[in-house]
Amino acid sequence: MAEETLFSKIIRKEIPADIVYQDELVTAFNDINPRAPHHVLIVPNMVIATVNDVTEADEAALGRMITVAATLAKQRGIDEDGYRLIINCNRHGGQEVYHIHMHLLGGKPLGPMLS
Ligand code: D5M
Repeated sequence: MAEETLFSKIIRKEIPADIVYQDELVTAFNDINPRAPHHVLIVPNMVIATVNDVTEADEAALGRMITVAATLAKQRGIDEDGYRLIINCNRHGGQEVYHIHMHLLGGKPLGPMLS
């Protein structure tokens, strides 16, 4: 069983966060340190530490993360101009919180991915 992070407490609403969507598989909340006008984190409700730990059993939640990202982008009117989805993995990927999460970034031109 992977260790819990503060994201589990956010999912259970034990600590405050700006939750914008929640269902039985995933939770989405605004990033505390936004890097774009829209910066949402979409996380599975169950702890998966990193992309390295993903198994077939997680596919429903991982697929839902993308569906929710697309729905949020459409609701916010950033779908046509576009946006970026990022999942960081481990140290070289820049992962800080070891509960897998997808960043949804948009609302301005984000520039080349590897700048
Ligand atoms: O991204 C981890 C992200 O998690 C980073 O963009 C800040 C965000 N963060 C950290 N604590 C909180 C709380 N409490 N609420 C909302 N967002 C938070 P990584 O991909 O691991 O570098």
